[in-house]
Amino acid sequence: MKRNDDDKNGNGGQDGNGGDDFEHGVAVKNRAKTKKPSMYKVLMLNDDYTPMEFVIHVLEQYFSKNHKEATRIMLHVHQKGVGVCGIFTYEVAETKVNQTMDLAQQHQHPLQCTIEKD
Ligand code: TYC
Repeated sequence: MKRNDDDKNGNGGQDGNGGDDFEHGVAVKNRAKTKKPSMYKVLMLNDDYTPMEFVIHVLEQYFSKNHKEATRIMLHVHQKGVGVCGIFTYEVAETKVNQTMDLAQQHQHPLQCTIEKD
């Protein structure tokens, strides 16, 4: 959000001090550091053997999709060969890929997913 550079406390002048905007306290530097983290796509790959219902279950369980959205993504992957499950920071993306691959392996399905920089 943009704000006036003179408003060093970032409160938009809404201090409720009567409107004089004279304040005592610690001077703070106007916004420094804080970089947005790089984001990563989790891609799901099609194969001929993993059951459609299993892929839908994974998308619901690990990618927080509702049933309709999970079905849409699964069908997209089934038809196009690859699709995006979601976009996350690296560690979150890695965790979701590991959860997906672990469950697939437990059920002996060849389902694959990968991480790609956004
Ligand atoms: N192609 C699979 C089938 O016909 C379904 C499937 C969809 C598999 C998406 C993997 O990522 C996938 N049973």
